[in-house]
Amino acid sequence: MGITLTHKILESHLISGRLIEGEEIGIKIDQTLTQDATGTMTYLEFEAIGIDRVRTELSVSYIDHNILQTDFRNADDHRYLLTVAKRYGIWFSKPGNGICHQVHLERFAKPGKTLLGSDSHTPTAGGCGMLAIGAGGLDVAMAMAGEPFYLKMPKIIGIYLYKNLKPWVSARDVALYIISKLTVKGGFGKILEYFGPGIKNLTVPERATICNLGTETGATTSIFPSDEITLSWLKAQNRENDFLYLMPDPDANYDEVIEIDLSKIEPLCACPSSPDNVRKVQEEAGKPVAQVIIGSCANSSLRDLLIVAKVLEKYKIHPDVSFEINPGSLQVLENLVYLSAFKSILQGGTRLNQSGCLGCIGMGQAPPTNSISLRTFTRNFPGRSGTNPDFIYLVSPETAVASAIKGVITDPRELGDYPKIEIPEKFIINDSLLIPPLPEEKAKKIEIIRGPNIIPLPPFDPLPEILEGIFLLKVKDNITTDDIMPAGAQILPLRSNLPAISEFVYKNIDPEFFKKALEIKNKGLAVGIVGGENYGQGSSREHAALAPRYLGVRIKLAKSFARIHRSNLINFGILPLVFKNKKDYDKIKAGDHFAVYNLKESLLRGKKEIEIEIKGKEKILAISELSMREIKCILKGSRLNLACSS
Ligand code: MIC
Ligand code: SF4
Repeated sequence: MGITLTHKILESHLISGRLIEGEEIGIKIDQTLTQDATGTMTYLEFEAIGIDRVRTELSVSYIDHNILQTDFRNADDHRYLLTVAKRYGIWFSKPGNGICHQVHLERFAKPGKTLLGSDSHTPTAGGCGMLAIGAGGLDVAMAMAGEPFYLKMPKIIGIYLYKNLKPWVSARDVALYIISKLTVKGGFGKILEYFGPGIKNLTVPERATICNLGTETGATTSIFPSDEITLSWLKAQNRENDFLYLMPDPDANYDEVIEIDLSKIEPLCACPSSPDNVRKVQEEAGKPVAQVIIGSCANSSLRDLLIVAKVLEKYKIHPDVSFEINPGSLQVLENLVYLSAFKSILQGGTRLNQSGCLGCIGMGQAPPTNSISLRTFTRNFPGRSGTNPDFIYLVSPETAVASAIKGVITDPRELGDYPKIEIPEKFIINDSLLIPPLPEEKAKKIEIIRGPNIIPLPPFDPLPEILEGIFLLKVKDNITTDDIMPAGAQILPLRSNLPAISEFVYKNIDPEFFKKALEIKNKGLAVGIVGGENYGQGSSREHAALAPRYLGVRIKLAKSFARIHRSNLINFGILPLVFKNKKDYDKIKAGDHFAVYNLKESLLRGKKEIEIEIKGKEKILAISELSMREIKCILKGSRLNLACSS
C-alpha cells in the first residue's frame, strides 16, 4: 500500500516515536509564526528559555489582531514584538501588512515543510502543501528554541473531491459542508488530506480557505498536495524556487475516505451561534441583515475580493446594510487597486478597513442589537462579535455580497450569471511592511523595549502530593476558549498582563469566577472545573490555561478535551482528566469538595485510572490519557520548568 502525503512529510520530520495512530510523536518544526495576541506571551516564554537566536529555518512575528491602539498598551506590545524580532532573528510583519495566515501563504509557505503557529488557523498554509499546525504559545516558543513539537499521531482521513463546483458555490461552501458532516468535534485526532480530480480546479487561496476552516472540526490540520496549481501560485509570488512537487502515492492508505461530489454542494451558511450549525442559504433567505463583512484569514484573498468587485460592477449595496471589507493583506489590497477592481468596490457602497483580524476577534465592527450580521469569518461563537446576544451567520463572499445588495439573506444564484474573474500570473509584491531578521552580530546589540503593561511570567509551582480542592464551575459540552478567556477590544490589550487578564476568566458564564477562585486558592486549596465534551474548542490562546492556572485551577475533569487546549493545560501544569464513565458527569455539582491522593505516585507508575474522592458522595473514576513526557510536565508545574531543569 502506498503512503499518504501527510506520512511523507511526517517521516522526513520525525524525531521521536512511531507513526502509529495514537502514539506520541515528536517532529521537527521548520517554520513558526506568531500573531500579536498570542505572541507577546510566546516571546516572554521564549526569553525565559534563554536561547540566543531562533533555531528554526524561518520564524515570523505578525501584528494583525490587536491593531486598535486606543491607549499605549497595544502599541507597546507592537514595539516589544518588533524589538524581540530584531533581537532574536525573526521576521516582523508590521500592522497593516495583513492577517498572519494570508501573508504567510503569500510570502513564506513552502510545500513539504512543517509550520507551527500560535494560532489555531495555522493550517491555512496546508493549501500550499505544507504541514501546518496550530499550537499554544509555549509549544511555539519551544519550537523556536529547536525543540520538537509533540502530538499524538492522528488518523489520516482522505477527502476525495470529484467533479466541479457549480457557479456561485465556492471553497467556503465546501468547508461548511465538511463541518456540517464532521461537526465541531468530528475532526479531533485527525488530519484531513485532500486528493482526487476535484482539486485541480481549486486555486491555492481556495484550498487555503478549506484548510483554514478544517480547524472548526477540531482537526489537527488539513493539507492539499503540491502540484502545478501550487507552482503557479508560487510563480505569481516570485517564489517558484520554493516549489516541490508533492503528492500522495496513487494507492495511498488512508484510515478513512470521505468522497465529496463538488457539483452537489449548494450555497451554505453557518447559522447562529456555532460553525457547525449549517443550513442551506435558501432555507434562511429573506431575513433582513444589518451588517455584512468580507474578511478574516478564511475568506479575504484577492480571488474573494475580485468576485465582490465584479458583482458590484452591476449592483449597489442596500442602503440599510453596512457592507464592510477587511482585505486579507496589503498584497490583496494593492493588487485590487492595480487591477482597477477597487473602483466598483468603493462606488458600490463599501466601508473599507485596513488589513487585519478586526471584527473577527471583536476588535471593532460589533453589530447592532438584535440584528443579523453576515460574515466570511471563521467563528460565530456567542458574543465573540462584541454584541451579546448576537446573530452571526458565516457565509461565502458570494452569499455575503448578494445579501448586502438585497438587504436580506440571499442565495447568490439569484444574481444571474456568475462573474468571470482573472487572477494575474504575477502579483505586485510589496514587502515594505515586512522586516527581515538582522544578522547575528547586529541582533545581539538590540535592546528589548517593554511597556508597563508587559508583565513577566509568574513562577509555576509543582503539583502537590495530595490534590484537594473545590470544583468551582461545571460547564456543558463544546465550551470554547472564548468562553473561558474572552477576547474583544477591552480584554485583548491585557494579553501580556496575566494578573490583569485573569480577572476576565469565565466572565460571561460566572462574573464572580475570578473572586471565588482566588478565595479558594488563598485557602491553600486547588480549584477544579468540570466540563462536557470537546472542552476548550476553538482558539489556541494559552491564556485560557494560563489565566485559570494563575487563579489556582489545577484540575479539569471533562468528558473530552479539544487538542490545543489540552496541550496548553499540560504545558502549564493543569491536570486534564476524562470521566471513565461519562454518566458520572451528572454526579458532580459546582461547589463539591474533592481530593485525589497519591497522585504523583499513580501518575509516575503510569496508572491510567485515577480515583477522585468527592466529599459526601461516592468516588469517581477518571482516566489519565497522559504520556510520560506530559506527566513530568504537570508534576514540575509547567513545560517551562521542565525545559529549564533538564
Ligand atoms: C481566533 O480566531 O480565535 C484567534 C484570535 O485567532 C485565536 C488566537 C488568539 O486567541 O489570540 C486562535 O484562533 O488561535
Ligand atoms: Fe484573525 Fe479571525 Fe483568523 Fe483568528 S480567525 S487569525 S481572529 S482573522
